[in-house]
Amino acid sequence: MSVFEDRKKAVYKAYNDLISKKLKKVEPSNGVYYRYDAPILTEDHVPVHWRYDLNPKTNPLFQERLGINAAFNAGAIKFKGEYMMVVRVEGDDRKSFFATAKSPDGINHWEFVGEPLLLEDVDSMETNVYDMRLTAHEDGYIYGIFCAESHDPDAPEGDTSRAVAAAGIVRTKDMENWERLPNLKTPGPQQRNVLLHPEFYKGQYLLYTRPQDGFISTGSGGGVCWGLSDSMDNAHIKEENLMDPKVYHTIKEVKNGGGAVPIKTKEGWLHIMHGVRNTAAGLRYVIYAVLSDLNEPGKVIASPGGHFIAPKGIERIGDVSNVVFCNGAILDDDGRLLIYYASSDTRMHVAETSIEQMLDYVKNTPKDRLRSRTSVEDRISLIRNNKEFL
Ligand code: BGC
Ligand code: BMA
Repeated sequence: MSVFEDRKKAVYKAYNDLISKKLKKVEPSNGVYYRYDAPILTEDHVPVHWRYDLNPKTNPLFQERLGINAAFNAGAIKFKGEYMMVVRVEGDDRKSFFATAKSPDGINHWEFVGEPLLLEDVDSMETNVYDMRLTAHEDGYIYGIFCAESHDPDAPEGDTSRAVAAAGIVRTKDMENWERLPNLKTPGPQQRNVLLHPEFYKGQYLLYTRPQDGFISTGSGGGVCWGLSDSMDNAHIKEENLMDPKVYHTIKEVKNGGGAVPIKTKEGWLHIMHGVRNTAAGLRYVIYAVLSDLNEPGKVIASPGGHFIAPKGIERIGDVSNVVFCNGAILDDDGRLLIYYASSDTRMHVAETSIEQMLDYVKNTPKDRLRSRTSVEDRISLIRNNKEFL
């Protein structure tokens, strides 16, 4: 056999072995959610024909022509009974794009389908797109809101890094054909981590925003906000209201942002967000949860202290280490909740839980009372109350 045939066979075998692998739940967990023993999606899940030229004449050595660096930060949705993610795929050239993947059960056998999304070119300066949140809105469309990034036109000459971030919007009815709408306008000069609430609020579209002064710094932005827009065809938020502030010496000291689209429960809207703090080793991203009022989704009613998911083991290591990031979750009819999260800007994982477990968690985990001393008081009261059960 030729080099081409040998390599092609080996590459396809590795791919097929990977996507047919069944993952195992890691027991006993903390009772709040279960991890699985391996990532659900990686750069190696990207189909061979998206990376290799399969023509023996033009690729006799069967080399990868367009490599993939990572597959992470996916939006998620259950559509017509199918589990789907719109994944942030990043080529070796550092450009991110979106591609749809499906799984029969939400955990195993994730496979990319169709072709990567070719978004309508609304702005020739737009350089990178990433982190799509998918909302099945009660208006009948599925919206995808993502970050659209460009080199800052006002950057001083020679500054090849300064960037500006805006919220791009697409919508679809079939998860195949996407229509691009104008970017969101907000009072905050830059936006990342914008997502659309699934229901109308006072007859308007409700969006969660995260105003920021600069590309990285949120500065006076304050934290996660919400605002209203009359339409999505020309989405324009005139006022951003602070919903969940960043706070000194917490898991969201430097910044925070929305994550998965809020999930409706009997007791309120469940929000899975991310919090960021700075360290000598760079930013550390963790995932946290809050519950907001059923009738006033912008009003937080339960706020468990600390992180909900933090990077663990191999999750700590990747292109941007010490990061877990969630921008998608799927709720099944039976209350099973799948929280999709990426680790270290490299690969996708799933945390499996349920609405029952999450409500217990958000309501019964003590709040962060912001001082070591108050944390010790909470722990001592747990220990002392436990004495009679030891
Ligand atoms: C990266 C994002 C990151 C952002 C802020 C962008 O260029 O693509 O992953 O969140 O910078 O660091
Ligand atoms: C950003 C996010 C993510 C990323 C994270 C860590 O601010 O929007 O794209 O996972 O930083 O690099």
